Amino acid sequence: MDEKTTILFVTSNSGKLSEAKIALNPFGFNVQAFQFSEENPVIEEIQASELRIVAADKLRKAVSIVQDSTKNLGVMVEDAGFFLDEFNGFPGVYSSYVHKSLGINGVLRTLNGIENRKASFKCVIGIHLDGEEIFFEGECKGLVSEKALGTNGFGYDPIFIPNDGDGSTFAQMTSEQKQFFSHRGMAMESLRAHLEGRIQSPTSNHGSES
Ligand code: ITT
Repeated sequence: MDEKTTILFVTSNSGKLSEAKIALNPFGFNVQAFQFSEENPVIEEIQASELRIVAADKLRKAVSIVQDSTKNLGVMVEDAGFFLDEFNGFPGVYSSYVHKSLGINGVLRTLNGIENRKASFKCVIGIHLDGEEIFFEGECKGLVSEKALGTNGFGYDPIFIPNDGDGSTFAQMTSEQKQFFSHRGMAMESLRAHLEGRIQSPTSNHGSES
């Protein structure tokens, strides 16, 4: 690699940022936080039926704010959601609103007496690099715990038990353990493979991954 590829992560969520750093920085990439300012305080999310549509819109807005996506500087966004099987995926794209309004204990209450506790996290990463937009998806299936457990992570982590783990919630795991199972870990892994492929064959055509 000539120069380290810097990835400017445009997110208001410090948990996402630290997970992205854990996923990419050890492999020679340099994930940095985009500094929001008075001029650019937040990126307003559109309400849409799919994470991918929300991520694509966020990416377009992020690129217009950063105005500097070159060969060695990628602009990255991510949209994630928590999907409850019993409610046909709800809250899904409304996860942020539900988390702010009901909180995780409110979500637990909605499942009181309901047998089906299946849930999943999904995320879509969008990156704009060297004039190209590419998207990567990740999904992690699991169950909603009976009560909130653990203090690590963020958002819905205390109430989500991934199927492939040892029965711990994401919030009972270290960030590295969470990444091993998580939607974000999966999407970051695809992004990392893509970036490494680009470095090895810089002139080949890299199309959308998802
Ligand atoms: P952005 O600025 O990147 O949009 P955000 O926190 O608004 O940050 P999302 O809209 O993608 O991010 O997230 C929707 C909700 O899902 C929000 O309440 C998050 O806290 C939660 N969430 C996302 N990823 C999560 C994860 O890995 N573990 C637990 N909760 C998560």
